[in-house]
Amino acid sequence: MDFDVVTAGAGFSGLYLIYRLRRLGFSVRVFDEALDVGGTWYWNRYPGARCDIPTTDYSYSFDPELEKEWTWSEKYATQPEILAYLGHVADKYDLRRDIQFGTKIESAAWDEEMRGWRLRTSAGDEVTCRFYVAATGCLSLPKKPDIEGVDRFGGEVYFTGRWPHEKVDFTGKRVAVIGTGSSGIQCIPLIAREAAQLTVFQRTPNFSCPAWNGPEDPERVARFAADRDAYRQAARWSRGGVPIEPTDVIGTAAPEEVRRRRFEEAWQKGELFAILNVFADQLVNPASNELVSEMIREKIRSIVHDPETAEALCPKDHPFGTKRPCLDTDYFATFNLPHVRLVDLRKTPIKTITETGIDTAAETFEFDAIVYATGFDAMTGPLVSVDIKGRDGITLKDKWAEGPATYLGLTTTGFPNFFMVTGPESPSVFSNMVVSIEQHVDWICDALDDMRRDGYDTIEPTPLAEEGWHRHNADCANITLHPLANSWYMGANVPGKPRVLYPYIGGVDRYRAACDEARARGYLGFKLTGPGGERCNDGVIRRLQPDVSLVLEAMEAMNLPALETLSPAEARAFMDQSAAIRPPGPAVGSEEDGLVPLDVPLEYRLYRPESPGPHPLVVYFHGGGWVLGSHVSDEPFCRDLCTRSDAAVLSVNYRHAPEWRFPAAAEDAVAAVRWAADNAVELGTVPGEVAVAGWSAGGNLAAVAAQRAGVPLRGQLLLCPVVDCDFSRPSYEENAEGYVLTRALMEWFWDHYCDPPSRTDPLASPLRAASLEGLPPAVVVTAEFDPLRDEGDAYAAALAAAGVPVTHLRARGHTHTSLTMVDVVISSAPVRAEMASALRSLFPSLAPAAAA
Ligand code: N01
Repeated sequence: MDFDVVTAGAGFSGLYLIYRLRRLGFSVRVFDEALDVGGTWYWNRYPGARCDIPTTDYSYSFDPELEKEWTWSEKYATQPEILAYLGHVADKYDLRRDIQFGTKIESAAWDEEMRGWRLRTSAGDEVTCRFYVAATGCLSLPKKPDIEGVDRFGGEVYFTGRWPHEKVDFTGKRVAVIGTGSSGIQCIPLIAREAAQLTVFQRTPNFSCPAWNGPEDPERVARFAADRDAYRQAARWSRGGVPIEPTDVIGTAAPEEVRRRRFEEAWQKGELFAILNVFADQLVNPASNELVSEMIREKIRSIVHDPETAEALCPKDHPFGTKRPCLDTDYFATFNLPHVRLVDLRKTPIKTITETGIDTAAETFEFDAIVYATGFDAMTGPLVSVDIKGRDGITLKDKWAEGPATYLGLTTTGFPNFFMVTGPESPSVFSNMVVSIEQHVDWICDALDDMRRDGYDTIEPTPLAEEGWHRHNADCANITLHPLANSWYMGANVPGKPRVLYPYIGGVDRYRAACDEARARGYLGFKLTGPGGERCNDGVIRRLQPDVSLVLEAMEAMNLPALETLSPAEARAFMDQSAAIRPPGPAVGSEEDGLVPLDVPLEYRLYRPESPGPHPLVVYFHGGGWVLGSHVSDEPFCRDLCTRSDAAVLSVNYRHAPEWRFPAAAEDAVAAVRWAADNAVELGTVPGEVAVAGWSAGGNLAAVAAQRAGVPLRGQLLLCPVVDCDFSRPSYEENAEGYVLTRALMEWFWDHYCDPPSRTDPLASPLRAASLEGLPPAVVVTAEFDPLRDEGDAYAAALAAAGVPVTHLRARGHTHTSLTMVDVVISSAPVRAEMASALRSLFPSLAPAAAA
C-alpha cells in the first residue's frame, strides 16, 4: 500500500495527525482541496471572522514549546491570526511535505482482499492506504442557499464560507446579507462600516452576547502561565473543553437577585461557556431556560432603539442554547445606524432573487452585492459528500440515510479502518474544537500503535457497540431541550436531512472517559483482526441513562452512609433529610389528609387532580423496605402519578418494621384497600373504579392487596416491586452494589420485616401464591439496574401465564430508585408517562380520554 494512513483535511486535525503519526513511524499523506493549511480558517475569510472560544484555549496543547513561543494578541483572535498560527505550526514541524494541496479525495472504497482503502483524488490518481481518516471538519460544506433565483443575480455574490482571498471593498455599495447565524452576526457590523446601505435578511433571530473582545483575560493568562499542564488537563476534563466550574444553581429555585447577578456576570464576561452556565438546568428545564432567554431579550431591547426592530431581533422560537449562540461585537447596535435595515423574513419572506436584487413578499430591493451567510450542511455533509464505500459496497451516505450511527463518533460498522475526527455522535461542535480534535487524534494514533504492537491490521466496531452508543446519544439528547429547535445541530437547516441531534451532548469529560475506557477494556466494542489473529471484546460502553449516572456519581461523591449500617431510627432521619431537599413534584388540584379507621388507624394523604371530578381512585403504598417512609415520603411521585393519570391517589401509611413485623404491613394494606373500595363515594371518587399501586416494598403490599382484598379492583400498578424472597436470581448478582438499592440493603429490609420461615408465605412473597388467576390487570414496571428486576419480570410473566392482562414496562438504563426521582431524573418522565397511560386505560371513566 502507498501509505499507512491517508487523511482528508489539513486543518487543526490533519496537521496534528501528521505530527503524531510521523512520530509513531507511520507513513501519512494528507489531501486538501485548499491551497494551503488552515481548514475552516482557510475558507472563512469574511470580515469579522474570528474564533469565539478564548484563543488561549483554542490552541494546540501537545507541545509546551509551541505554547510558549506563540502569543495571541487578543482574547478572540481574528481569522488571519489563527491562519498564521496554523501556518507557523506547519512550518515548525515541517508538515507541508506530507500534504498535497489543491487535491480532494473524491472517493474511497474498502478493498477486503487488500485489507485497506483505495482512494481516488480530484487529480485522477489512485492512492492506497491501510487506514483512512476523515479530518474534514464539521462545518466545511457550505449549504447551497435554498432560495429561488439564486443564480440570477448579476451583481457581486459572496459566500461567507468561501470568501475571496483578496479584500472585498463594500464602500459606497448597497449590500444585502442573508442569514443571521454566527457568520452573519460577525460580518454584519463590519460590512455596515463600509456599505452605503446594508439590508439584513433575517429568517430566525439568534441569541447573541457581547464578546467584549480586547486583550486576553489577565486572570486566564495568569492561570495558564502558572501551570500550563494543570490548565490543559482541566480543559480536557471539563464539560466543554474550556476549564470552567459548572454551576449548581437551579434557575427556577434561585432568588431573583441571584438570577440577575449570575446573568450579569456571565454577560460581562463575554464567553459562551459562561452564558451557557448561568443555571445548571438551563438546557434541560424550559422554565430556567426562559429566565436566561428573557434576560438576553431585555438586553437586546435596551440596545436597539427602534422597538419594532428590537422585537424582530428577539429570538422567541427556540430555547437559548439549542441553536448555536453567538458572540458579537456591536451586532445589535448596528441596527441603530441609519443606513442599516432589518427585513424580517417571517413577516415578508423572500420570493426570489432577481437580476438586480431581492424580491420579498412586500418589496423589491436593488443591490450591488449579496452576501450569503446561510450556513453549512453540518457534521455529516462533509463525510457523505465523498463517495465512501465500505465492506460489500455499501456507501456511507446510504448507511446514514436515516441519520448517522457511529461507535464513539470515531468509527462506524461496515467501514473497517475508517476513522472520523470530531465526527457525529462525538462532542465536536458542542466543545472547544481544538481540545476535541487533539483527543480524537490521540485516540486514533494510540489505537493504530496498539494494533501494530499486537499484530492486528483492521479495526471495526461491532453492531452491538454501535447501537449502544447511538442509543446513548439519543438518551442524552432527549433529556435536553435540543430536540425543540430547528437548528443545524438537529439537521433542520438542510431540507430532507434526518432530524436527530448530531453531536454528542454528554460532555467532553464523559466522552473522553468513554473513549479511554473502551481502549482500557481491550477495545471494548471493536473487532480487531490481523496476522495476530482476531479479538472481539463485544459490549456496550454506556448503558445507564445519562442523568441516572449523574445522580449516582453525585451520591458517590457525597460519601453517604450505607443505610444498612444505620439503625432504623437513624435511617428514617436520613431519609427525612433527603426528602426535604428534593423537588416537590407537580402541583395537583388538592391535597387532604385523613385517617383510615382501623384498630391502629392509618394516616393517608389524598391527592386529587386539577380536572373536575369525580376521579377514579388509586390506593398507593410507599417504598422503603417495610421499614422506612410514610404516606408522604413518595409525595413527588404521588403528585406526578395523580397529574399524569388524572386519577385521585390515596397514599396510605402502614405499620412499619421492626416495631411491627410481618404480617402487620400486609394486613394494613389489605384492610386499607377494602376500606377505600367501600368508601369510594365518601372519598369523592368514582365507585367501582379503584386500583392499587405501590413502589418497591409498597409494590409488594399492592400485589398482596390485589390478591387478598377480595374487592373488585380495576388494576394494580407495581413499580419495581418486591415479590419474592429469593436472592438467587441474576439481577441480585449483577446489581448487588452501585445502584442505590443494594443486596445488603435488601437483606437488612427482609431481616427487619420478616422471619426467614415466613418469607415464603405468599403474604410476604406474592409470587408464591398458589394461583394468580383472576387477579386484576397489572402494569408491572421493572428497571434494568435493580436487584429486584428479575423477580418483577417473573411476576409479570406469571401473571400473564395465569391469564391476567399485563402491561410490562422495562425501564432501560434505570435503577430501582431513579423512576420515582421526579424532576431530578428527567429520563424517567417518559416511563412514568407510559405507566400512567397504562393505568388510565384500566379505568372506564378515563379510558376514552387515554385513547384520544
Ligand atoms: O450558519 P448558520 P453560520 N433564507 O446555519 C439563514 C460556526 N461558526 O455560517 O436559522 C433565509 O448558523 C439561517 O436562518 P434559519 C458556528 O458553530 C463559528 O452562521 O435557518 N435565511 C441562519 O440565520 C456556527 O453555528 C464562528 O432560519 C436562510 C443563517 O442563514 C456555524 O459555524 C463563526 C436561508 C445560517 O446560520 C454555522 O454558522 C462562524 C434561507 N433560505 C461560524 N437558509 C465563530 O465565531 C439559511 N438561512 C467561531
